[in-house]
Amino acid sequence: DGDETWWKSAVVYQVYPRSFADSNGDGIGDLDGITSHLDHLVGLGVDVLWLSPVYPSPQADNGYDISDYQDVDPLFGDLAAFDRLLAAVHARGMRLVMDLVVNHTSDRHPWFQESRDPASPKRSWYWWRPPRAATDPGDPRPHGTEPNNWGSFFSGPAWTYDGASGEYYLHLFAPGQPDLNWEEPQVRQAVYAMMRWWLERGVDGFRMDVVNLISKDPALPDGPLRGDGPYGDGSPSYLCGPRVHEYLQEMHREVFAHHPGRLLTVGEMPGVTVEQARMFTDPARAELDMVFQFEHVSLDHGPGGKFDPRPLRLTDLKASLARWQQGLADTGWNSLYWNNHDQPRIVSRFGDDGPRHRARSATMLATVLHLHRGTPYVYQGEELGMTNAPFASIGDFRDIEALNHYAQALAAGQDPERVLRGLRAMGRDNARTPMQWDAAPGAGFTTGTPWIPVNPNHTTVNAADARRDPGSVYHHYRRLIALRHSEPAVVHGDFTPLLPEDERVYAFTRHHRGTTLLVLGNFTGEPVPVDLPPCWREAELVLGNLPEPGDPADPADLADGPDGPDGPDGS
Ligand code: ISL
Ligand code: CA
Repeated sequence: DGDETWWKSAVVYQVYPRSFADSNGDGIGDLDGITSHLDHLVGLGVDVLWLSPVYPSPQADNGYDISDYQDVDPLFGDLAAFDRLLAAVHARGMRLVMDLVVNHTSDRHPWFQESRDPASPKRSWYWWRPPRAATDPGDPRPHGTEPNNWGSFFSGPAWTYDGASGEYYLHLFAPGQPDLNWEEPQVRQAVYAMMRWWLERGVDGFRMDVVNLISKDPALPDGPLRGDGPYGDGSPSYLCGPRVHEYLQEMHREVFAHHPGRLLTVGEMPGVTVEQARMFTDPARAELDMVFQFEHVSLDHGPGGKFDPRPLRLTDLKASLARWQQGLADTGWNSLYWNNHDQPRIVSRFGDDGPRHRARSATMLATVLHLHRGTPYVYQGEELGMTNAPFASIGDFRDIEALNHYAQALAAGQDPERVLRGLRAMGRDNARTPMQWDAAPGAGFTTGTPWIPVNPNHTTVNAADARRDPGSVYHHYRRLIALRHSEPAVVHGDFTPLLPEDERVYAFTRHHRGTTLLVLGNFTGEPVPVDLPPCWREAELVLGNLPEPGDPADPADLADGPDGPDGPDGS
């Protein structure tokens, strides 16, 4: 294949700075905290650190609302602390990828503040529209004069009225996150200049927030009504909108092309299809290296959306990921993830986080994911098998999405306990409880009061214990990452799904040159017999998550744990 693109054999580790490590006891993680824990990443063997936003921000959405693209929020440190982190990452042979949030800015960004004046040259940098005449007295929206009927991702309308302007502005997310108007060439040039500035500072690429939403149909037409709510679905007008490929090709020419072979670029793309993803990641089109798709993390959403979850059907998961594997087999490249700062913890979601099965369930899930074809992403704490948090009441949640959803659902007459159940299962705060470094009261995350409580299970689920235990989730992740670095079939092998109708076992092979890897993951709590072709009986076990014969293991474990995946080599 001769494809030496470095990020195909890389593993990325995502740090959510607010929740990773607090160096000064104010309860909020910071850059110096990350710098002092880099050896954890080295121990795991990861290649890239993706840093969630650390820019100055009012923190309406934990930094995904940026008020200055070329500085660091004092919460997290300063540019000198950033440079120290970057140098320390590079000194360890790793690379650093920044989060790039350019679908929207904060409403505190000077660009937006200027644009509030209708006479300002920056007026066209955002989506300002006059009120629409309230012709329909039956219009269920709060004012009925919003320029269109779109709802926002965080409940409520996608428009906020600005008295100073006499007009509304568009925000697909919170009112504090006004959408930039990418139709305006000056917006695009300002973004590219800022990106070049970070690359010249030494960063190695970008994870691009909701970058498939940057192109909107300028007519901003009403969308079809969604569910029984008052809002329309605007996504036909902005999801992979009319000029998105043109913009990304321009960005590639203006920014990425100046650093050939050096960068990793990944676009976060809610709602992206396989066909679109092929275009975004086709090297011949010169857009992005890979995208984050959302299909596999939407399979357990119920009719009422993400906060109305339903059980996952394993056959749906296998069918979905297989379609992505096949769709990007010859053109483009997959990213592989279970977790990030927006998703509940995978061992609680698709696995079993009870004390008996947690570690084997987490290692099984890791194995299945990492041995697909694509670049794996590990979200902080996933490598410890961290679980969802026991949120007791709405007061335990911090996330704007959760708080808005709760208020809106109660106003619509829903049962509070039912709404809380949805938030506990799917809320983003599950991913945002502090990293569990040790068993101390602050979990080794802080000596102060953490901004969100530590999960009480940090007394048993923590990095210090995991490093000492060769059978831990952490060491399994380490072995998986090492396998990717040593076995070309993990990186380059083709993908063949097996047992597509089986609701209990995840199975596939990867074939490359003379090597075939078989991957088996048992998604149940009991042993499951699997009928294998005879050729596999002599195969070598490359990596398992069950105690091996000869291990000083409790024999009872062998009888009742979920079978781990076996990875025989050769056929
Ligand atoms: O978790 C979600 C809400 O249900 C997703 O729709 C999420 O908002 C979407 O994946 C976009 O996420 C990104 O942009 C958001 C930010 O809140 C997320 O943290 C970020 O990952 C707005 O910037
Ligand atoms: Ca701090």
